[in-house]
Amino acid sequence: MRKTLILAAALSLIGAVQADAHARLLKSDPKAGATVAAPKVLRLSYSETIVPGNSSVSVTGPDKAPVATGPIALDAKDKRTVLAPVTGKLAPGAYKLDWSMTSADGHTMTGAFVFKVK
Ligand SMILES: [Cu+2]
Repeated sequence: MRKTLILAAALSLIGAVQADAHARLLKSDPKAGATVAAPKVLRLSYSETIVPGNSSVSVTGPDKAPVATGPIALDAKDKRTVLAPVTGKLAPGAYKLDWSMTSADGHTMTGAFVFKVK
């Protein structure tokens, strides 16, 4: 119990210091620059809790045509991880993934990376 309280206090201190932190993309699947088999779900992990209703992921294909994606959702076990199902077809080629994420502090950050489908 005491350890839990100390941890909670430490976390709240960190929270106070980083109150202005925004959502940074920490890792993704597919990884930026990776060549992969056509993914069924795009997985993006951020440094902050994401508010899915205000956030979006879009994928653009080799011919600059948009690839259909389903509604984004948070990972049930990690509210900093966003899952975006790919409902369109991913033929071999390079794809650009653009993301716009609003974190729990209300700030919106954007970014993009490219992955390749083999
Ligand atoms: Cu912020």
